[in-house]
Amino acid sequence: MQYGAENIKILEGLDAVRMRPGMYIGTTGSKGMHHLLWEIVDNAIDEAANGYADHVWVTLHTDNSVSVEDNGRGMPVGIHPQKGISAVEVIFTQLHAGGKFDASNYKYSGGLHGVGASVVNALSEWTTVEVYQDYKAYRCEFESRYDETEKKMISGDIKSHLKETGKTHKKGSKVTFKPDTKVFDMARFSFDTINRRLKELAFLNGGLNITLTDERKLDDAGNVTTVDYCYKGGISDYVEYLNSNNEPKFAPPIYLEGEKDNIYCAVAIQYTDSYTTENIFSFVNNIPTTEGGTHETGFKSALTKVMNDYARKSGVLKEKDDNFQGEDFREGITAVLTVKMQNIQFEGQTKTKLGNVEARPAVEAIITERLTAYLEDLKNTSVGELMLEKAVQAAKVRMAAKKAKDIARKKSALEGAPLVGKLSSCTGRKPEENELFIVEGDSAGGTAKQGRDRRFQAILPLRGKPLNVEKKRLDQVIANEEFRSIITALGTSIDTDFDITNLKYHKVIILADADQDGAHIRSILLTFFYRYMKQMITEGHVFIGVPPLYKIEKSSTKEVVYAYSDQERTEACARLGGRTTVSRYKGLGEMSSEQLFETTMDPKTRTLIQVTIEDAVQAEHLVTVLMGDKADVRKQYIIDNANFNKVDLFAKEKGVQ
Ligand code: 0R9
Repeated sequence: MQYGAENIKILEGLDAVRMRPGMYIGTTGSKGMHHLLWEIVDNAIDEAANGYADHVWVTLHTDNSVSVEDNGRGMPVGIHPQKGISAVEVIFTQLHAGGKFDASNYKYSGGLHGVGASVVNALSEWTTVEVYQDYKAYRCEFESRYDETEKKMISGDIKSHLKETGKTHKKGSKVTFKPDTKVFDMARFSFDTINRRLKELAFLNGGLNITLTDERKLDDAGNVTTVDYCYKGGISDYVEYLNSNNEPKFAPPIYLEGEKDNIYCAVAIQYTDSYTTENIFSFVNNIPTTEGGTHETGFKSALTKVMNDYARKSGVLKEKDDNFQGEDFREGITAVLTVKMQNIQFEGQTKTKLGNVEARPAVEAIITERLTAYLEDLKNTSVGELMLEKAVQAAKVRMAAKKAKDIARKKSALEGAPLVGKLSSCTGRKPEENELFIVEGDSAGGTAKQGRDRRFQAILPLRGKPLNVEKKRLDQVIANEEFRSIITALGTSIDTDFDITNLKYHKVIILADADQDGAHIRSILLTFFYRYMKQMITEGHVFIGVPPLYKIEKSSTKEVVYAYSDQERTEACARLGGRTTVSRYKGLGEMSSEQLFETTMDPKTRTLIQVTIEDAVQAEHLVTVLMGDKADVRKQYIIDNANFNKVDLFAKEKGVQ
């Protein structure tokens, strides 16, 4: 379809956006600022998804402005019939202008809010738009400024109308904008966040080239940092990347796609020897659906149904046998599911769950048809057999685990009170207010027990290291005493039996030493929550406690300050002045109960880091790197990422060993 300037709907001005930025971009923090970038990137990706562009460039400049360029058709430069200005100007100055709200436009992406380029302009200090079309280059400029006569901000006003600026062989569009520091104070574009998302987008849009350049980051030779992504295999490449630290059972991944009732769906599937239930990463219109939703449900039921049919046909299930359960076909699975559809609706705690009811039957029908055809193809017989073997094993484990759970349940029923061993519970009976500290070691556990506010703080000391969950099967995890006491203390059960409504502590705080062992225990516990109680993380119940690294005492006045980093230590010494004594805490156990409470446990003074699954993909990757099959990869990761030298540096400065 030819998109003419007349298609553009004009609704309202940009000042409203500045008055209430949160309504349009969620927050005015770093996340909201990145949202502006995603809005423009989405427009470039749309052009690529429609088949007109194959390269998108993102460049971070030193003044915190950013450029996005594509090599598509170029935004329309024609004059808008009612407004008498160029279509580009309309897109950037009129709220809701553009095709996104028009169902006749076959557009899928459009970000979480789909607010459009005008919102980006409204919240930027300045914006420039360049268009390269028919061998001509065009440019127009916008700015936001304070108007002295009207005594108010004028947002995204035209500064220089669209005009031809020269000849070019380039094709496409380029948008550069600088988020206004009056809206987003202090926020800076994060290379890591942008890099991660662009890589994800490159996987989700197979064949698309994405180049990220950071002009703020120079290498040793003084060159700017540039990364390029292009995955010809799309989501199949994504699955292989996710499994790169585990041995896949077959390659390449199974790839299925189709379209039904205006819903497009594609999935790539591969299995590894891991015992974990499932790693299904789903997306709708390129947006991650961390909490799953109707598309995932459709996929899972198709997988279960087709595989059970296949098991009967091939004689693995006999007439008298019960069907396999869905989870049996998902043990060790890594899958990426992407769906494209219109009018998406999100639900769930973090609004990352697809709610559209029509997605389920469409996805189920597509996957049922395509997976059946895949398995009927004789060259895929060995893959089908591997999947069945895996399910047979998983079903055995499931039945063994059920037995173990039944025994545990009977045991606790017999003993009346649940088996919580070393737990020192709190007196308060309101789960919303209660906190459970999981503390490394009996001695620190004892200190925490003495220091706590027993009205709402419970302490569960962990003896030594709990076992490494990644390597263990569910029945072994349940059999482990350390995990059992956590599960019993929380009251939620785990895995498919997990029920968050029974949660007895709404804050679970992991308290471990700031050393290598502590880091290991933290990652084991996080892996445990991630694997078997994922909702605890997605709903924000899991925290890391941050104990101080140093105590600084001013010799003359005995004033005491705690420092949580080397920088804070230096600052504190400077602030106190005079002679100071700095002592380093090697572990939680070295603190008195009062000190531990004041620095680490008291809600008024402590620092907690909330554990989120901002990016489940990244978490999963970390978990497999740290806990997976390949010891050499794990070792390299620890060498690359850990900074255990800090403590030694301190020792060196002080001349001690
Ligand atoms: C720099 C990031 N890229 C963009 O923002 C971008 C928007 C855009 C575009 C068209 C082509 N390239 C683009 N890049 C376009 C779309 C259509 C017709 N001609 C050109 C169409 O959708 O039919 N546009 C996105 C919206 C619009 N153009 C407009 F038509 F609403 F103006």
